[in-house]
Amino acid sequence: MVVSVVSKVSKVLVGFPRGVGGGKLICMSQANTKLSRIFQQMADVLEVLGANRFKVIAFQKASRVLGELTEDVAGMDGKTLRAVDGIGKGMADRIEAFVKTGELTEAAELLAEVPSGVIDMLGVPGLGPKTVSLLWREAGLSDLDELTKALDTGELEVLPGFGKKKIENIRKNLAFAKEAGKRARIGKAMPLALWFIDQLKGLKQVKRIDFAGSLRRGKETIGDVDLLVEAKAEDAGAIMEAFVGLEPVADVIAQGKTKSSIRTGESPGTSGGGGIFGGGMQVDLRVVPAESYGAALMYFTGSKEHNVRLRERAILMGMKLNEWGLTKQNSDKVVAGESEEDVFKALGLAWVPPELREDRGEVALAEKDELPTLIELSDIRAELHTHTTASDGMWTIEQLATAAADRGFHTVAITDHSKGQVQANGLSDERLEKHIAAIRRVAEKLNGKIVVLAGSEVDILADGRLDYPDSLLKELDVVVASPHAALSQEPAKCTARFLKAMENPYVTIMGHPTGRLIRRREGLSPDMGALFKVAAERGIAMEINANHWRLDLRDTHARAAIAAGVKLAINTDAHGPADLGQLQYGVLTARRAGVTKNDAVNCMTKAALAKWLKSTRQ
Ligand code: DGT
Ligand code: CA
Ligand code: CA
Ligand code: ZN
Repeated sequence: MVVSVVSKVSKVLVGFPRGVGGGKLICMSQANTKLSRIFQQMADVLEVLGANRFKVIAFQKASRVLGELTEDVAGMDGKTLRAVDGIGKGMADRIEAFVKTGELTEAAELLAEVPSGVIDMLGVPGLGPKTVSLLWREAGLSDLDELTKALDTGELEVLPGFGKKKIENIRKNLAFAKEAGKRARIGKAMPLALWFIDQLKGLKQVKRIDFAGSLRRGKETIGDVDLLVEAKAEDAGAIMEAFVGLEPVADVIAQGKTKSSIRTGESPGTSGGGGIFGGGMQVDLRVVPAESYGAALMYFTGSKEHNVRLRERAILMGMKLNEWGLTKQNSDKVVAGESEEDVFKALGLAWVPPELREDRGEVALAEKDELPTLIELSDIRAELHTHTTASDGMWTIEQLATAAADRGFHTVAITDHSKGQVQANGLSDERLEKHIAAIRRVAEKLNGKIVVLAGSEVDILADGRLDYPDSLLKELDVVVASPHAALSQEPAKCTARFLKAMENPYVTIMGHPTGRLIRRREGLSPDMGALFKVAAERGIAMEINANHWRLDLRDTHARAAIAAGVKLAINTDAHGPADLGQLQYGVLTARRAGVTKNDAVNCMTKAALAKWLKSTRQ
């Protein structure tokens, strides 16, 4: 059986290297992911119950560690478990109990103390555990619907700290969370889709299998996952049976002859941070015969708008196009259908990469054979935004640099947080001096293997000043200037803030420029055109932060940036070994923007990158 993977990027994704730094797209162990989720839920509940802070942190930490752990806890004994950084005796005992019995009574009991609707409230931006606890225990609200109603009755104004402004903020955030909650982040949907593909591709009836829909187009959020299988018509039933019988399937929405839809319960393969609004994901599976596979893949990849454009074109050419194939209008004679390439060719078009299929001019370009050669994951050779244990990362300078070298990178920059980021253990001026020296030592040691640069992710303060003096910034090879606070500033104010920051002669990259968190926080809306103009003049790169919570710049911004002649920096912002794997999402976002390898500084040769870094700091 062949797994056909049409998009070049997806090919890289499926064959993604394992090992350190490569991360795992699919966590091999169900126990790891389940426990990671349970511990996170326990931490949430403990917070609402007002438990001891350290206890909460212990659960949060264990959750994160399990989410990143590459070994299966099911195969580890108590001693090995306790040796894992971030897992103490108590957690090791809990893990062992769970592995042995498949459940954790303590978790069930704890979760029963708080209604699940109360936990949902924690997913609303701005509602911390203290507020949620008040809403539940003082105001007697037990879910989001009750909260929505209470916001309008005025009954909350009697609660301590609940002024008009706070209530208005909650109302706004609640509306945002509800809207955002309907779609999943790509970082959740992708591992899930690959997990299903992995399960199904082994069936003898399955000839080819691919994901289609918005996931194949690389969108930042995914409504549902669309899977397409090539099989003989008589085999479709058996495939449907296997599909709806898979372990994470919680509900079967529809089961038909050639199409089924399910909703997942637990999300296999997603590591931690599943999100309170994450809920179940819908997965649609369709089975088509070989002669229609290409046409069906095109149809179900979409977008709808792109499909409409192609159908119109087919009609003008005396043909008709649907999911079964491209046929002559009068005779039903099949012109093409087996592969996407065949269908595009018969329409007089070059094959269009899925990420561009949004009806943004790609059909006209395909007609002239002028589509851009999109950037690929393997074009990226440098990582310029990372964190170590010096601030809030989970690995040392050397571990990080070695992982980057193993990935085939020629350069990595260490950019820990600046002093304003107290909760992220940001570095004081003195600590940064020492950290630079430590980075230089590792650079020396790894000389010949990888270039290790000293950098900082320096906060852009609310007024546009940077969080370190120029005398210190001067010492650094890379300065990523990012907003972390004052993230609800008015657009005009934040445009001025960024423009001021960009006047600083040492800034090399503007990091995650809006500060948004997908489905969590809207972030800033500066005048991007104004920023791009200055960035192009100054030679400052604008970041596409590849973390699937951020994807910031987003696709539309990145498209405008390259049109304005701005260089992009596609960075993972890695805090630990699993994070370098996030790069795929940054690359998909870049591809949606029409980015080529010439647009991203991370694709430069070692020498060219060094030269660019020097040139940004006159
Ligand atoms: P999503 O799931 O909301 O993230 O977005 P998509 O694009 O995956 O949309 P979905 O799952 O509803 O449908 C998958 C593809 O199937 C879609 O991109 C285009 C195609 N499709 C679905 N319904 C229609 C339709 O009514 N007309 C046309 N032309 N195409 C459709
Ligand atoms: Ca879909
Ligand atoms: Ca669908
Ligand atoms: Zn960062």
